[in-house]
Amino acid sequence: MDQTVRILGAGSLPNIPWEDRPVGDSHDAPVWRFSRNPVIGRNPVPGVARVFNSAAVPYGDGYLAVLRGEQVDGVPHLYLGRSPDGIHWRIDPERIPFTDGQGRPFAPGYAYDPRLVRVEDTYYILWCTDFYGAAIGMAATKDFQTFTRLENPFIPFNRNAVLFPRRIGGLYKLLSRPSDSGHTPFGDIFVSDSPDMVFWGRHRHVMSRGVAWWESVKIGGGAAPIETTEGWLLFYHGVSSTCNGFVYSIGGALLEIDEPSRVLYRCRNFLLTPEEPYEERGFVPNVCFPCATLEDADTGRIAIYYGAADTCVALAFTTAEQIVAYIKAHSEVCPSDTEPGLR
Ligand code: BMA
Repeated sequence: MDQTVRILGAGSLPNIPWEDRPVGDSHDAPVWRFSRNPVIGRNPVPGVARVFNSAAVPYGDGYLAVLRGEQVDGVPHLYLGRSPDGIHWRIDPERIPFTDGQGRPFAPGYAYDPRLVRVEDTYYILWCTDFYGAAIGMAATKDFQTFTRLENPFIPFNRNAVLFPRRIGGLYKLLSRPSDSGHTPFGDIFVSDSPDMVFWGRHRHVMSRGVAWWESVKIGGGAAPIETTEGWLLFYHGVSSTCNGFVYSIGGALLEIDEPSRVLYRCRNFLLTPEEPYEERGFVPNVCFPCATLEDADTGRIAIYYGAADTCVALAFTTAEQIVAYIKAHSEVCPSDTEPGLR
């Protein structure tokens, strides 16, 4: 099939988890769920009650994941998952053994909503950590044997950070959402630069919470942005408030390649919203929370990993061609999303 939208940066991934869109699918947006969801269910290993909001990458012939494991004492920590196909996962029973810069063991007080992003020859793990309140934690690994903790990029409070998969203009770029320490009732996405993954600055606003009701409370980066010929494709989460609490849906936007603080297109519609039993029912009902994608540059296929109802991990699919067309056709960028420079 001819692709007018091409995925850049990512290589071939012929064994990407995949199913075609079901015939007769009546959803507005071209994102469809894996028919065998969820891919990680409850109590996957002793001591872990639920795994959700987790991130996977291709590694060797298969896949590795950094998983949010809610332990049986209710505290979240990070676990490593291994899979031959991105669908069936084996989870290490011990938490990821981080060390500090001196090689001494380091254990975060808690760790949740991990992202796992490869930049050059290093895999970076980002999560929400305890730093006198909720803040972003970071670690790096090259071999998934040694995991070295890095400096926390920001002061508290911030609970959601997503790294770009390559440097732009020689600088690392990190999306984040400054917040309060609890279940933040506000939040916009910002981007910050670093020459060295230690010092972060030149902060820029990217997107405000939306005009559309499904994302009117707060938004936060989801998967690492995917470089395409049409801009950085960002899957993010948007939150609405109802009489029964928050609802988390998945949205999409395209950011300018060389200056990703500029939003080119932003879809006014959600791409995926809770509707399956595993999304509507669980520890926290009505949550679809994207944390990673896999993509195959040859076919344009994209697999999205998302946490469902703070209880399990699920997969959904789209293609670069279809999702970019949908985002563009339904774009409604807020004026503050395109403002260049500092305020
Ligand atoms: C957010 C985070 C996520 C969680 C979501 C919905 O604030 O805690 O981990 O999925 O709430 O409960």
